[in-house]
Amino acid sequence: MASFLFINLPDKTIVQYFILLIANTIIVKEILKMYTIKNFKFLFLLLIFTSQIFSKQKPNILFIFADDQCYETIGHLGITDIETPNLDRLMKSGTSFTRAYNMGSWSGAVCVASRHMLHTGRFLWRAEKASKIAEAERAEGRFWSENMKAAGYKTYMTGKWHVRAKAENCFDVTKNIRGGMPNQTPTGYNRPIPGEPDPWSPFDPKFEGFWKGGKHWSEVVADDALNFLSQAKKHAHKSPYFAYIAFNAPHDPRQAPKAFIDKYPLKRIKTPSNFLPMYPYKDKIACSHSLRDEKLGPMPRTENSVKVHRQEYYAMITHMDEQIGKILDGLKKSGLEKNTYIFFSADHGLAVGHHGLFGKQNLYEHSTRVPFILKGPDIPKGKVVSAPIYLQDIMATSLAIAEIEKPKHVEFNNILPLARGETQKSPYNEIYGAYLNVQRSITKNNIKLIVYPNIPLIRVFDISKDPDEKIDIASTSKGEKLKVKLFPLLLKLQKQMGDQLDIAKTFPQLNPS
Ligand SMILES: [Ca+2]
Repeated sequence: MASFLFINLPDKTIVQYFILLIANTIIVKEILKMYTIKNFKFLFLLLIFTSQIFSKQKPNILFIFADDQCYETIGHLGITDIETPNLDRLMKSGTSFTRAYNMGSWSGAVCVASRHMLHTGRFLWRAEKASKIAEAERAEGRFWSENMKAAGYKTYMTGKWHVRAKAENCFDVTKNIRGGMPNQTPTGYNRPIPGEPDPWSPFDPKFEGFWKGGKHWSEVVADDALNFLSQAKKHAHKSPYFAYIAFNAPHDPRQAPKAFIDKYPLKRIKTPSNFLPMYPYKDKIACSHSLRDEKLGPMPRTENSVKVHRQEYYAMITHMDEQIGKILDGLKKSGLEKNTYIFFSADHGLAVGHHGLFGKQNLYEHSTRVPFILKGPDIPKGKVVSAPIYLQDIMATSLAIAEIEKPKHVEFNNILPLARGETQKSPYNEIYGAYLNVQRSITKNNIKLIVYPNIPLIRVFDISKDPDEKIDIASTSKGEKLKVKLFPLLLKLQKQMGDQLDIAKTFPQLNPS
């Protein structure tokens, strides 16, 4: 009878099996002494209870998601003068990926594209198709949360959603589901104008936005997350948890309590080294001043306006970081930390003054690259991985952690072997980028080609020597060779991605066929 207990225990070592066998044999023997065969029902229930105690619970997954956070805004990386003590400690206690990318977007709402890739597991253009039938995809189980539910997880969600399936259907428990962004006011755009008083304030509740409802939305997310953790603890004997904790921060309106703004006096803020008053190709690449994100600041850009927006951006990130600290502390107190994998990332980056741009509708590193931290029981501490990945690999990786065989439709990859050091090779030979039908990019090793078919123009950057992408080497002899080498690879990538844009006809001199 004792052998019955081991049916669901595939992950034990032989020694563990042996110890359990002895323990269970003793239990059975003692119980049989106390009870006759008439008490069989009681004995049966006790054995099930015992087997649950001994069985190995699948690991929990806590996913913390920021909105519009550029890769450079983690203090510990030393790229930007910003305070993120809690993300720093997460980084030190886990493995970080310094080159995690979003592929781009089929619309100005880059958040929507990024999040549909994440939840459907599909690459950009196939995620666009899936987004149009998102609720049906979910109902048929082809959604991240549905995969987790099917693997026995209790699922929780709070905060920003921006996905076309209903969040209430996707997760067992939801709270404070938010849309793409809090309300922005007309006063929040086209500011500050040089020589004029700034009409908007990040800490005045009258502008609503993150202040709507009385408590800053980032603080609401932290409260909900802590509440979920206490529920998950009560439920822990039954099932592991998957918590999807999505901040609307640091998306605009960039609001934070005054104390956080005060941490960043303008003299502390550096203008990005690739600052431009105006991006010369903005109109041909669909980043003109009329684009919602671009019109947050005045045109032409001034160093002061960029500094003011960066002040508010950094303050909001530091405030979000404080909330993340509360969640990490709550996880520790819950006792669930030992068996929890934590992922932290953002849906894409943001320009906030880089290259004369304010939004994320471009394929520069500041707008496609995000922070990416993974912490877990077997994940090395303080390790930094530079192999390029996509942020949506979080989905495929969490499925691997949950022991789910990768579904056929999931195109992203499990990056646990990279995190654990079992390999140094990225699952991707090249990183692909696309925005509408006006921008394409390919990054191989440290070389990036940015293609603007509407101009037409190809830019070439060496992001190891020139991380801020200031020196376009396209017209140098090295650049010409790189175009000849990488353009055909971009055509191949487009084909793999189901990308319908014909750039070969625009650049016939680089077309190999
Ligand atoms: Ca976003």
